[in-house]
Amino acid sequence: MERTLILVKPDGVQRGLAGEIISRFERRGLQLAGMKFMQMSRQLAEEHYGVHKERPFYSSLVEYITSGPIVAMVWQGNDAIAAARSTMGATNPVQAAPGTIRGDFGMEIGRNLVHGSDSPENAVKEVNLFFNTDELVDWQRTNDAWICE
Ligand code: D4T
Repeated sequence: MERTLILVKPDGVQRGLAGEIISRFERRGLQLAGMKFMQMSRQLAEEHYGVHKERPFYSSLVEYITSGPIVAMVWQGNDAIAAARSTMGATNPVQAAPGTIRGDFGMEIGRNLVHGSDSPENAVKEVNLFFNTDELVDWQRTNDAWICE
């Protein structure tokens, strides 16, 4: 069982796509473990995107992610990280396949609607950065046997 941090970024919220985006992970079969509507502080954004600090797009990325509220979520399941990322589509929406979130709703890399952890190590780090352990719910999904063999 793997957990991944997913964010509906400010463009997703402002465009009224939060429900649509959440629904795609839900319908895929991922299981929700935590969710909050929040405004990221500059400090949280700089920590979250610290790995990109030296990249030319870093300051616009921090501006963008702090420009409005987001929906932060933890989804879990077998191979949750890969499953979530394939549901999201390629980082640049222009290259994202139709049927993915970015391929269906996005036009530019700087407005790519959604974030998902990219490795097990980063997933643990990111889940802990956004959620306290008491904000994550351990629950039994009654239709699990119809999603997982
Ligand atoms: P996130 O982290 O938002 O889920 O995106 P990815 O995991 O798919 O992609 P990433 O870490 O390589 O990039 C983080 C974030 O930076 C933006 N970005 C990226 C950008 O604005 N210009 C660029 O050239 C790149 C590479 C988009 C996602």
